[in-house]
Order: sequence, then structure tokens, then C-alpha cells
Amino acid sequence: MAASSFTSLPNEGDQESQGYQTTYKRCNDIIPTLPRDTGWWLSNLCQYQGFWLSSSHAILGLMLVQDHFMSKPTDIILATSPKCGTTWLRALIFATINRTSYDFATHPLLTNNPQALVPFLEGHIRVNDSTSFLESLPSPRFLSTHIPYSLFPDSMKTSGPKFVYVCRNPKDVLVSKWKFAEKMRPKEMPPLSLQDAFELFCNGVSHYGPFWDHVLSYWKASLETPETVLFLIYEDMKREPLVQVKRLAEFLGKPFSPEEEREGVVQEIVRLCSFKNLSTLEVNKSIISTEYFVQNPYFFRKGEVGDWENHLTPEMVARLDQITKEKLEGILCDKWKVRIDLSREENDGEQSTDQLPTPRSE
Ligand code: PAP
Repeated sequence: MAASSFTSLPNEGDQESQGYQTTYKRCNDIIPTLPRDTGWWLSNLCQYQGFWLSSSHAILGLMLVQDHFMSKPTDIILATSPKCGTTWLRALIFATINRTSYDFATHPLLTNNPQALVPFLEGHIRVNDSTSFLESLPSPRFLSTHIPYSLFPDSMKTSGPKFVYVCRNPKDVLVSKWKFAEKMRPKEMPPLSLQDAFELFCNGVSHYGPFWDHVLSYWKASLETPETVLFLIYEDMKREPLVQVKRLAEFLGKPFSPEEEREGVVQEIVRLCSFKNLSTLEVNKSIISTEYFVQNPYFFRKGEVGDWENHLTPEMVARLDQITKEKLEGILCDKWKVRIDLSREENDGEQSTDQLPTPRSE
């Protein structure tokens, strides 16, 4: 995939466009000065404000968000490091907050990829050359982002949007990302070996990496302001989806009523958004790009906990675990470390999103 040009400026004239032009220009000036390293499917990544980003897309998007995005107290922002569960949480949050608007038999998630229903903040702010699209969205706006919490302006953190963050075992993230890169790499680039992907990942050189710093930025925020940042874990979501979706609904100020619980609404949402259901829908099997260069099927591979065991060597596992231990121990506590180590065993025989009991209808 060739990096598209970001040099075309928005129309001159109104004040907003001029503000955008200033940011575009600043971005153009800064990018040649940044440290560079190997890209996973673009030719390179640049390090900006401590994180590795694709120059033409992510850095410009980030700068536009930092300079121009006006958040609202009612906004809901799904934040993820890539491959940690963005697609799944987009679907779950969309289904949860809109549960009284749609019938499960004709639900928009049956005919739309979750990316199409939830705007990507730093993508839309860039593509539309104006905040007007984002401004026009009905309240509550539900957006997704890969921007680390520490890079959002303070004004945004205090203005009250609710952030939902989901993280995932870094060993599964690495494998998922490497498999994704296989599909995304243009034919003229040689394949990216797992060993090379592993080295890049360990060195923090992956989209919005270092992975561990991304996790830490939201972990700390969730401790400081738990009312505005909810920290979820992919492995917990797989192990006990009903519990986690109820937690999510409460955090978003839309708890399930006893009647909804009796009617099996939580089960319906979990079933609708399960990997098994979403990945087999025609829309998600079809080659349609909803998010720039990414085809719908690329967002669905296995959706499992512990696939790393099929790919990583014992040496790779030991090094990744060591980095995780150094970076996250005492902060994410032993709980998460243990969860990483035992993720596959813990998942065996537990309630799974794909094997839920049929909801009771009364
Ligand atoms: P993104 O950040 O690039 O949008 P994201 O959706 O976070 O990607 O991650 C894709 C991963 O989530 C894939 O994992 P895998 O490679 O290990 O299989 C994908 O299969 C998984 N995934 C997608 N939808 C679901 C779902 N409904 N439930 C569980 N996992 C899912």
C-alpha cells in the first residue's frame, strides 16, 4: 500500500480552513525531521511525541485532533492499540447504546461492518478536511481512536467524554498484527518475517507503539478518573462477555434494566457481536473497503485467546513476557501478568461468546 499524499490543503477562505492549513503545513515541516524506522506495510513509521505512527495518515490525523477537535461531554470514545479488539468493541458499544432503536432481526450490524457505523476520529478529521462531519453527528457521538491517552489535549480530558479502552495480551497482538501485515503488504514488498515483526514489536516500532506505553497511558487514566476511562481486557471479554457488557453499559450510563436482563437483551447483544456471527455475515466476507485501504474480511481472522502458542518460539515468548513484566508489573498488577500466562487455560471450558445459551423469551 503506497502512502497517499497528505500535502493537498483544504480550500482557502473561512477561518476553519485556514486553521487546518496551518496544521497541514506544520505537519509537512515536522515529518522530515522525525526519527524513522521500518514500516509493517508502509515503507516506514515515524516517531512523534513518543509513539510510532505512519507519517502521512496518523501524524496528520493526530495533529488535527490536537489542534481542532472539539469534544463534547456526551462523546463516547473507544480507544485501542491496533488489534486489541477495536472491531468487537465497536460492535458491542454500538449495539448497547442503540439497543432501543433497532430490532435484532434487522440490526444495522447485520448489513454493515462495524467500521462503517463508528467513525474513526483521526481518520475522519483528516479525510473530510473539516470538523463539520464530526460536528453533524447526533448526540451521543460514538467515535473510535488509536491515539494514546497522553497525547490528547488536557482540555479534552477535562471536558467529560467517556473513554472505553480495550487491551489484549501482547503476544496475541503481535501475531494478529503480523498476520494483518501479510494481507496489507503490497506485492512489490517482500513478506515480513515473524522474526522481523517480533523485533519491531519488541522495540516499540508498531503502529501507535510502543504497545506497553499505549496500555499504560489508559491504565493510569482509568485509575485517576475511573468515571471517564473504563479499562477492559480482551481476555476478560472472551471469558465472561455478559459480565463485561453489563459493566460497559453501566459505565456508559445505560445500565440494563432487570426487565432487559430477563428478556435476554444482554445475551442478544453478545451473540450479535460475537466473532462467529460477525465474521460469517455476507458484508464482512465481502471485499469492500470501509476504512481506507482495509478490506472488511481483514478485520476477522480467528478471534481467539492464545493463538500465539501456534506461532511464537519459546525465546520469543520469554522476551515478550520479560518486556511486559518490566513495563507493566506493579501497575497492571500480577492479575494481568497471570492472565497473560494462563490465558489459554483460563479460557478452556469457560463461557464463550460463540456458545451462549439461547436467550429466554418471556
Ligand atoms: P483494528 O485495531 O485494526 O481495527 P481489531 O479489530 O482491534 O483491529 O483487531 C482484529 C482482531 O480482533 C483479530 O484478531 P486475530 O487476528 O487474533 O484473529 C480479529 O479476529 C479479532 N476480532 C474481530 N472481531 C471480533 C469479535 N467479534 N470477537 C472477538 N475477536 C474479534
